[in-house]
Amino acid sequence: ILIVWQLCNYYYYSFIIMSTYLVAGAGGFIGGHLVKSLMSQGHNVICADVKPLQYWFQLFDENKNYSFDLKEYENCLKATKGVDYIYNMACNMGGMGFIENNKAECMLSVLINTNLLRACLINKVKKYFFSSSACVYNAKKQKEVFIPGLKEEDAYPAEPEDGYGWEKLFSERMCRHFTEDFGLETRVIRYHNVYGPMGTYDGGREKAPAALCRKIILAKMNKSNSIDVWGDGEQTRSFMFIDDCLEGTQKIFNSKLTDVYNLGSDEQVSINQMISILEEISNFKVEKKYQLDKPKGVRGRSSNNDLVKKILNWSYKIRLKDGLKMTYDWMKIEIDKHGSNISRFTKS
Ligand code: GKE
Repeated sequence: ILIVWQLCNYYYYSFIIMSTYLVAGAGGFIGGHLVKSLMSQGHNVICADVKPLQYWFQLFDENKNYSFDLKEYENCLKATKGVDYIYNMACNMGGMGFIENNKAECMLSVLINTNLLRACLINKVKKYFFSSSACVYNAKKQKEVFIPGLKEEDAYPAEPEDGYGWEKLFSERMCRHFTEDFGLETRVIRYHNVYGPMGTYDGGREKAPAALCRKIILAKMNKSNSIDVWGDGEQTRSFMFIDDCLEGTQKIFNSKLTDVYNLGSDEQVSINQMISILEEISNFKVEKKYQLDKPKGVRGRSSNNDLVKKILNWSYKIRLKDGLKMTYDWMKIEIDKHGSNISRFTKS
């Protein structure tokens, strides 16, 4: 009788707790890590990404994996069928080298968010998450280095990053109005430069942490003692490691919080300081060749996490030097194993 009772209990709770999630952008960096995390919790995960499956950072055959364009409403209806919850991590994006030169393409990501929200209503999805970005913040508040951390209210008056930032800010507001007008539960987070293993590190979409890891790995491998650095290296940022991103994202998603929240680190460093950390990790000194004509973005940016700390008691745990070490080590193995011409995840 006890065994039967325990089995009933197991199936009752697994039915209650085990849900079906759609991860849009599952082939990407954050999406891939999120899929793995949700699977480890026993959930059923449906994955969708515009990239062909062979370019997904993390692919799990046990999941339903769609390789199609979520800008198309029909594909959104198909991907959201029978789904309880959605994490929308899908957008056409990258570091400054990409978003500064692909403003219209970045804005077209609004179709993904719009059509997924519409499909949520048709397929009665319980809750929807939208990944916004620090690029929504007013440029005027980011004109100096080592600025005070940006607070959520600093997005207004609106002057976001051209193209990409406007799409993110517009889509934040669309989520709010789908909640107000249609009762769809939504959650929105502004990410501050998320980095870590199993992410883009070449091909033009890479962000600074991965780009500089790659440059130092290749410089050491090729015994060349200089690397190209965009800007003068004094510009400052804060960078959040992927594990902190995953924990904070799911904590906010599973909470009752319905406003927009920062998720980032307040460990603000200059690019030159980040390079010094990488020189220590690699045990290899480099001369920095500054390219002032390259895309630089804002002069200074950092995240103020007071709100999410106060309400949810969340703060990042992984310091930049530790996160960079894990990223560097992963990338070194990748490059040693698969060669340095182009990452196997980058669609040529
Ligand atoms: N990507 C890259 N590659 N950036 C470099 C490099 C390099 O080789 N060398 C120096 N940098 C400098 C850039 O000029 C910029 O000033 C700083 O590092 C950070 O560049 P980034 O990581 O490409 O992107 P941003 O932080 O400026 O902006 C990104 O913010 C994210 C949210 O925090 C956006 O591109 C989005 O990826 C996202 O919104």
